[in-house]
Amino acid sequence: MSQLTKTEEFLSVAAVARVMAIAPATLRTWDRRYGLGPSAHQTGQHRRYSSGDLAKLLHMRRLIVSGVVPAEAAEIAKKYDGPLQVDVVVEPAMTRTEIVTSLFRAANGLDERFVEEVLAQAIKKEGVVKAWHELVVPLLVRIGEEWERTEVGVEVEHLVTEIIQRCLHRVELTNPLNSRPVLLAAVSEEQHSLTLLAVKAALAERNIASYYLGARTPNEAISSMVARVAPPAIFLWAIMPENADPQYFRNLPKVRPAPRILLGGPGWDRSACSGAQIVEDLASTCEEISRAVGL
Ligand code: B12
Repeated sequence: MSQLTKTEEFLSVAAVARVMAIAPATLRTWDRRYGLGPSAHQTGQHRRYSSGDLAKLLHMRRLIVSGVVPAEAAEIAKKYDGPLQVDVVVEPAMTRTEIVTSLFRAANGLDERFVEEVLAQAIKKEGVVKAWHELVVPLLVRIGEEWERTEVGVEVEHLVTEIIQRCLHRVELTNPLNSRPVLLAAVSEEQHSLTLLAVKAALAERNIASYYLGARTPNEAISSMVARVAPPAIFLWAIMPENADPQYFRNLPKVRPAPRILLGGPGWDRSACSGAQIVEDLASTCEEISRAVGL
């Protein structure tokens, strides 16, 4: 817990609430209802939380986001006397929906470590495609719906984006099979780039090399890359319809052999995109790219 230093060992309710990104009222409830309160006394002042108390509270919150009911979580947390950085707990019996709910709650509580560990473990154990479709997409959709409903929480969207990017960047390409990398870009003013990174990571798992140009790639940059590397496949992503101009792929320089052009994202008008292939999910995008690469 980087915010907590030795000199801040005894913390007020407000300070603990800030460190944990939860409401002071919740802390008071946990104290009153479950006996998980501050243990340290300072003469003439309010009671203060010690670092041991904070470790118990963090453990309590992790158990709750993992699906343990609060009363039970409190009983376990009260006995916790380990370090401040407690292990992330995902109960083996949890369904995917429950894990997504845990991730969503943890993200809203700014529990970066929980979200990152759960996603990193899922990518490592199950691979990018499964982790993306079963955990990342439902989490992003929920975050997007919450933002649309309340118009608050854009900080959560940014934080989760960074976490997902870190997890996907860690997937290494060890033994590339293609000499000409595939090209991946988000067109025009498109800021949504996570899907592209998912494609890059999923291709890396298959030992397929790609150039990831990221968000808001200008048309000239894509054209220039096509002329320079003659990629076997080009994947262009657009969520926002105003960014999905078919000129982006129609005016690309002609190279031999002709690249396979794939378009992904809800932005593309399916009826106006003849000459390119629309792809609807990560698994089929990887299949199409593998085929274009000749694997
Ligand atoms: C993260 C995020 C951001 C981040 C992006 C960070 C980054 N580097 O990517 C930031 C904060 C920058 C951002 C900004 C904005 N965002 Co935003 N954002 C999102 C969020 C939560 C996830 C985006 C994403 O990666 N989606 C990808 C997957 C998860 O979602 P999907 O496309 O719906 O998935 C479907 C298919 O595409 C397919 N699919 C899933 N995975 C894959 C993989 C491949 C390879 C393929 C081919 C298909 C596929 O299956 C899904 C089911 O059909 C979405 C919510 C959402 N539902 O998408 C909002 C969302 C896309 N954003 C939205 C908006 C409005 C904005 C802003 C305009 C907000 C603003 N006022 O500033 C800006 C600017 C956008 C711009 N100019 O490009 C709206 C778009 C509504 C619309 N269509 O008009 C959404 C839908 C939120 C909402 N519910 O209102 N955003």
